[in-house]
Amino acid sequence: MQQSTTVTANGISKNASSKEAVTAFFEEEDYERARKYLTRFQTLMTYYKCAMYEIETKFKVLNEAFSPQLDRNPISSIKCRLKTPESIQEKLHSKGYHISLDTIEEKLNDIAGVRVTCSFIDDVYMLADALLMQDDITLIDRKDYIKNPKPNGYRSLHLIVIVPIFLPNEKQYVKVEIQLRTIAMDFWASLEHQLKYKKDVEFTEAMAKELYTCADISSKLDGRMNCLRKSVMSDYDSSTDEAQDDSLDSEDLDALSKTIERIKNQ
Ligand code: 0O2
Repeated sequence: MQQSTTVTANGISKNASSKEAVTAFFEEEDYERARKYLTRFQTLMTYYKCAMYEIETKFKVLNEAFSPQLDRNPISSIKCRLKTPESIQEKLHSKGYHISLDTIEEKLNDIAGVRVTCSFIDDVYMLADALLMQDDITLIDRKDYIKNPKPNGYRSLHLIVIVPIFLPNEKQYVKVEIQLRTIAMDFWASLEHQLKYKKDVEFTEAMAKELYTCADISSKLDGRMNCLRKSVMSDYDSSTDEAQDDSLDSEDLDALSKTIERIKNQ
């Protein structure tokens, strides 16, 4: 058991156990209840962590499995994150729910998050389809912000899935949020996130417009790279209109490089 430090004013010696230290201020019963609650919270977080690992492994396997056929790896990076207790509390508050283990499980879909970044848009859909075909995966929600970007320009494919995890004596079904996006989408979202959370600077309408323009440019860039990939793979006629529609002119490229410079300097 952990040793507590100094609570000598209440007659507890420097070497008192943490339990003794806490029960000097709280009833034994409250201490026991808090301890049990904490253990259940930690157990729940362990389930989410395991589910996150399951999904991560599934994508790693798909990345390898597609590699010989495509002659490249479709995944550029995979990032996993577990929501912090502070962030869980904030989200439940913002949605108007009280904090309990039940509301965490029922009302939040993104305690476990896996972000998969791909080189090309086609890879995003190919990987999503391949994952959803697996018979232990249940899709509970899908938001396609690539086909329907958010008003600020945010693009990504979001899936909420349930995956089983196998523990020593039990099987649990756990929700995981998956975000699939291209490198360009990830680049934009990371910078937008940084800028939005710069608390000392007012986020003006002009800045929002500029970000939207960047999102538009990055979307065109994705379109062109996808076309280029298809023509390299010789399954696409580069004279078709897709390349024309998504073309970046010199003005776009100029605006993109200026914006990147400006963001870097902020
Ligand atoms: P964090 O720390 O990234 O996890 P819901 O989660 O379903 O209750 P919502 O808003 O309907 O709430 O979910 P949605 O739209 O699927 O978005 C959830 C996550 O997508 C966010 O998580 C972000 O990670 C990402 N996201 C959504 N919109 C934007 C955006 O405009 N810019 C950026 N950079 N990321 C976005 P959290 O909980 O906000 O935070």
